[in-house]
Amino acid sequence: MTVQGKGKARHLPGSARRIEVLHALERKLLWLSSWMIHHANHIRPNRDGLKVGGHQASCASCISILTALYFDILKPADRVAVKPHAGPVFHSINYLLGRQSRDKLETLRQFGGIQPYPSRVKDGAEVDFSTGSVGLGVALASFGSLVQDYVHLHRMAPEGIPPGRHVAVVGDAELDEGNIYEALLEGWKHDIRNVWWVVDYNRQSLDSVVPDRLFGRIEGLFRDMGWNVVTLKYGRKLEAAFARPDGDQLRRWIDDCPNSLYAALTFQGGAAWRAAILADLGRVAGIRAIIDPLSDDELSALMNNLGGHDIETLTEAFRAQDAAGDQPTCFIAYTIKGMGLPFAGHKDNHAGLMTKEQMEGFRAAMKIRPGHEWDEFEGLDVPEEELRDFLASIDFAKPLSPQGRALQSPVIHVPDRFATPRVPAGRKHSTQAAFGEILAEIGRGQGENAELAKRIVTTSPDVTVSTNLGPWVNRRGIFDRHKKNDVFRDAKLASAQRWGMSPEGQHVELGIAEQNLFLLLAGLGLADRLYGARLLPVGTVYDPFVNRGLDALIYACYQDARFLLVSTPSGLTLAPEGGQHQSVNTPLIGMAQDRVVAYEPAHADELAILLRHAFHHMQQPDGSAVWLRLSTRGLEQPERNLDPAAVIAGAHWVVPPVPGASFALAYQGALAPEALAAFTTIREDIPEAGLLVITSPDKLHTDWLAARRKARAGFGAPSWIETLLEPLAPNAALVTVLDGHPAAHAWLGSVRGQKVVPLGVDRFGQAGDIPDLYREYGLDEAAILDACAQALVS
Ligand SMILES: Cc1ncc(C[n+]2csc(CCOP(=O)(O)OP(=O)(O)O)c2C)c(N)n1
Ligand SMILES: [Mg+2]
Repeated sequence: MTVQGKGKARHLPGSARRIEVLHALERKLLWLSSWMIHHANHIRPNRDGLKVGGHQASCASCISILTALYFDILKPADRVAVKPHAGPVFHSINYLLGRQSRDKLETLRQFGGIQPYPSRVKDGAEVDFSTGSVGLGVALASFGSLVQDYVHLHRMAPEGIPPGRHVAVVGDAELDEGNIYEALLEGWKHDIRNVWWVVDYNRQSLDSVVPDRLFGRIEGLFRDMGWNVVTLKYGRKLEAAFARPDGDQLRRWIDDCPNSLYAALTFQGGAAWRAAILADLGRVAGIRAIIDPLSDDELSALMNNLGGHDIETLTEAFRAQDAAGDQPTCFIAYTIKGMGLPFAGHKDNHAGLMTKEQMEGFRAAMKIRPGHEWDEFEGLDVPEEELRDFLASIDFAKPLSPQGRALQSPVIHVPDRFATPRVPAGRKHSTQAAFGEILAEIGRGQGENAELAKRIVTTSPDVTVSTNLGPWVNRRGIFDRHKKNDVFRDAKLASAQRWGMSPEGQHVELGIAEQNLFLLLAGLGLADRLYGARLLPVGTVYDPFVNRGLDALIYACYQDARFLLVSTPSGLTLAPEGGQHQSVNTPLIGMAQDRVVAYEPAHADELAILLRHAFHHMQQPDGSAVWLRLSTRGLEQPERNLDPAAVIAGAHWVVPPVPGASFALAYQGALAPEALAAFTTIREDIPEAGLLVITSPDKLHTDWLAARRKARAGFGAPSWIETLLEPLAPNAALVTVLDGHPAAHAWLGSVRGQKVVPLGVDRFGQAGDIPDLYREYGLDEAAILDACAQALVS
């Protein structure tokens, strides 16, 4: 290969020149990421005096890893979770690839600009997985691979989109997060393939240096889970030094060097390294022969030549693994936090920023002229044209699809209505049972349900049967990459569950760890955009244990994943199960959580409307995930014709108030019988009173806030709750009741300035039966009547 370099023609073998080009790109990424952060902190005007922040040291730590991956290894269909604090490096890579604009680079951490940590929703389609809450992006890379397998095994992938590898670039402190190990276990059960976790092993977290012995343990854990572990400890230069006479002593010395001392020496530089090494090995002739000829800077460069900074070591290891097959692999790449920057190795460098003076020194070293800070190829020894040609030639530069990395998948037809399950006269029915029946009916895949049935994927963390998914699973089977028979069935042992597993199955059975449920829902709920195949995911979990997976639920919503969460049973109403199983705060979570709309139907007809709405809503561009909070309490089912729009809008009158009425009672969910009984009594005294059923305080509240905002701006119609309450007298009193925290309804008084007595649960529950519990927690008919008296009298 003949190339132009440093102004003169040079003759290098192709691979050697490739390494030189990669070195140039590394250098550019180090500059650009440092400069982006510096610019945000020191160049851009600062109006409030707050530190803008950024993580120059975290970026520097993984420059070579990301260079090797993006510019040498990755293919367009690969999907990557980049560790949160390397966001600026990621955006710089896209800038060099022409997928990010210079203007945008100038907006890091600015309103409307690039987010500190890569964000799918806010930063755009180049981000495969959002990161920020450490540990979650790493795990999602694994679940994403499972979802991709699902899509391909069900032959739903669009033509021309091959399966890709899922790669997570991981900060070493992320491995302290428990969800990582939950994901490892679950991944092992599902035999996930084609996943790489590349650990940026700088042995530093935010506050401290990571203990030395920890990683020996962690490595073992990966191997136990069927992962391959590739440790990249030393780079080429150090390996060459170790190969010299007595070099093994230098290796042993470094191996034995505690992480904290290694970090401190790195920060101090060549003279300190020399003093420390010679203090222990100064009498060893071979060591002197290695060390003595080197200047302090050269010695420092040698001692910093760890595997994670050596592009040749990295690319070779990745390529070797690529060729070796699809076994999940953890690369432990030794690095130095802040490598190449003045605070390299210093334990306080996590949020440290280069000073203006340091930045000037760095600029000079990088050969960047003032005014050319953002130029893609400024200061590099490789000619611009060659760099451009190189960048255009790499695998990752090829577009994944004509639309780029954000794929699309058509909307799946949802029938106009789902029939409400029939209950024999005099029998009671619960929303949970109705949910199971409607889903099982869809699972027959007949008529209008045919396509819908194919696209639904269910999943549950070990509560499949107890959340009534059993009949659906019997129809659609359990997903597994390998066909496995149902042993009980083969042995003709009676069981209501037929659990054969196969690649065609449509239920993903998970272990109990709830974070995994939400991470899988995140992956399934992004399948249209990541893998070009729309899935309609349904996850079931006991309502109280939504809290156990909450961080991952928030994470899924943050990425705009679209799914249906069915949490059941809920509240005190699952009575004998006791306080740890009785959810109190979940209605408030539903209200406060963005990009999921939370409903709690009381009766099966409402459930049928909302379930149908969920499959529709989750597919709309301006839709969201949907959450249904259900119950196992059997209720008598009313014969009526509901207006679906009202149920979806969050509330409807069961008994409309007479205009000017002074009182209304509102209930939500499984307390319908108590509310109805109390209402019958109240009506004897106040015949004009109204009875309202609330199906979603979340929806009512969101729309009310939006209408208020519009009203302040001078336009807009009243919200649904304003319209509903409009017939009541301005000073009418409201009593509200739900099996959850009463704050979910307390705000209703603000809608029209009316008095509200909100009933609900604001203390831990306990075991009991429904009469005892409703009495103790003030939810029974007598308590509702007391509240009504209070509302009307005071
Ligand atoms: C769940 C969560 N807890 C805490 C933080 C705050 N935090 C940000 S970075 C960090 C340590 C990161 O260390 P590491 O993963 O090793 O990253 P690196 O050294 O590469 O910067 C912590 C605790 C966070 N982002 N997410
Ligand atoms: Mg670290």
